[in-house]
Amino acid sequence: MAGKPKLYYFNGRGRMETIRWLLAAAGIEFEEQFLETREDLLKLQQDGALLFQQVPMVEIDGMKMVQTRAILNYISGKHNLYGKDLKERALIDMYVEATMDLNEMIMLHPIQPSETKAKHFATVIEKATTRYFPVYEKALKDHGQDFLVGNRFSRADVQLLETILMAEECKPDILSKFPVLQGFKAKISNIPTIKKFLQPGSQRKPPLDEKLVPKVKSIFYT
Ligand code: GSH
Repeated sequence: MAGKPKLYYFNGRGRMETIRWLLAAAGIEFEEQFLETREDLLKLQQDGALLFQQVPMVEIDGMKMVQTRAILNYISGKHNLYGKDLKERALIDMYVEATMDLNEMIMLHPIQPSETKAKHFATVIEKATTRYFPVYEKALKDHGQDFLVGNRFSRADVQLLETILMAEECKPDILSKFPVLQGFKAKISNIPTIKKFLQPGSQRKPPLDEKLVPKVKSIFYT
């Protein structure tokens, strides 16, 4: 039997967090090797472990996988979180790409320059509530099912929940005008693997503390 996947990244959310979410949702245990310094990154690069000299990198099934989306696609396909056919997969892809767009905007907030930070924050809230959340609210309302695509649990549900929780960290009442999403959040949060991941002590990471920003920059930017 293959060993546990091993994740190489810094000890924070960044691009790795959605990978952690998907593995956890699929009920897969994983190990983590945290990069603490730039030397840790250089060592992986010198060892030839990083195809494009970048992390996230995940050792899984005998591969050293890089590129966040490739890793997410692999885990989703392997664990039946990617729809039953190409059309469901296309819909899932559209939904998750949009969650990733919003997710990235939120993730980049702590590193915005102070002059543009407030404007950036307002844009995040505006895009979440006028561009993204209305689409998921309507989809769930129209088909009346518990899950976004194909009436079964998929990565779209996992990634939407992750993004909803991130948006709520920015603005706790952000779902106030989205009753169907409130119900969706409650149901998906209650799936046993996800419930476990949401409990304290799991491998879920907290939001990036601004005090950690210089450390992250020192690892990735010369
Ligand atoms: N498209 C890549 C992905 O999605 O995995 C981008 C990866 C990326 O930008 N990784 C950053 C990195 O390794 C850390 S979050 N930077 C070091 C470098 O580019 O040399």
